[in-house]
Amino acid sequence: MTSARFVVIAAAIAGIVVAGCGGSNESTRRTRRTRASSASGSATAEDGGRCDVSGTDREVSEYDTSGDSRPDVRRVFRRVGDPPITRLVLSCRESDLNGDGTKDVVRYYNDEGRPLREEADRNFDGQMDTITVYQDGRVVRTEIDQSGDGRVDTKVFYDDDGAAIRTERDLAGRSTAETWRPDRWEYFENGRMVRMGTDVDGDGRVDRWDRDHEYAPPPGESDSATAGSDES
Ligand SMILES: [Ca+2]
Ligand SMILES: [Ca+2]
Ligand SMILES: [Ca+2]
Repeated sequence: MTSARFVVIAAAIAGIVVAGCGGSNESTRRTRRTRASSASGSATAEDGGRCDVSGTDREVSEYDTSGDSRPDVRRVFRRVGDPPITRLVLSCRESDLNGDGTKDVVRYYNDEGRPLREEADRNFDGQMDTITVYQDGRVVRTEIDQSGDGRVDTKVFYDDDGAAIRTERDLAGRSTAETWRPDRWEYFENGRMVRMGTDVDGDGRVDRWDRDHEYAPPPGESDSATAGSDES
């Protein structure tokens, strides 16, 4: 996913949306143009939309990218600034990936139009299962419900280059909505898992380390520095 390009539109040309976001060919087939947000409240309820379309500072734009003349992408813009110099900034984008009429992915943006967070239903069972967290426009973490029980059980952490460096897993299912309680930590280098720590007795501390014996850790590195979670 590329980071979102800013969507900045002068008020004088409000209604003409110039955007480069999301990568799809959504500009090719348009069924509806920007319209007043007040008219779309019911539409979001019908299709499982999560973007907040309420408020007079919002403008909603919907597109059909699949060719069935039904819009499958919705973008919500927020008007910022003081008149006469105002602009529209993309604040939320959601789409129906499998064409069943229900939105499967929603992405939220900050006031600069940079992505903050994305929630996705990757297996189309009606339940969000993958959360992507952005910082300064780049992905720093994904949170995944792999078991499908509606709760996050796996977190993947990324470095500045977008490479996965660590996963945390809650294999025992002890986490709650408020408290993340992983019991397995996996560390990656150059795409390869180099060691794995497991908390066997559930006290939050690693009891067993398994490592890739062909991997030579840098001098001075010790297990104790990484046992436990630094992320809630
Ligand atoms: Ca869908
Ligand atoms: Ca799902
Ligand atoms: Ca332990």
